[in-house]
Amino acid sequence: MKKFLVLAATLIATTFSAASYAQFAKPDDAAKYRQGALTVMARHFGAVGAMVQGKVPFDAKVAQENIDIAVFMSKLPWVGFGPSGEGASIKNTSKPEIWKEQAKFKEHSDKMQAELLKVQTAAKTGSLDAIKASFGGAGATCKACHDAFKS
Ligand code: ASC
Repeated sequence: MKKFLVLAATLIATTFSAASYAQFAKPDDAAKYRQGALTVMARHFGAVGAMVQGKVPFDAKVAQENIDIAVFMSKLPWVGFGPSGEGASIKNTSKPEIWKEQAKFKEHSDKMQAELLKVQTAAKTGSLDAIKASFGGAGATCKACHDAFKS
């Protein structure tokens, strides 16, 4: 009996843990979630971009903190583009193709996450030149997905 309870509790915990809790009650909830996650990610990626562009002075520690947050955030939005996120009524710029071409959409999101990791690796060296060398590739993945899937 005790073994059964432990097994049941484990199953419930894995099924409903934050990361695997994939269904939103309403498409609008999913849209708000993905918009929030992407907004936070873009804000911190943009903070690194401002240093790359010389708009703010380079600070290796601040760059690293910002890319770390961007990398973490880059894992989150995608569940909001899953089946329960289709057909939101709040203002949003998701093209319907996202739900017709989920494999292609995932290729884009995977690529973006991989490129952000390269910027994170560069930031760990503390070199602005290394960050510069990786930053453009990451930005290009944002643009490629927007061109295909953002209205
Ligand atoms: C950003 C941001 C995007 C991308 C894109 C790159 O910093 O918010 O959406 O980079 O502009 O082309």
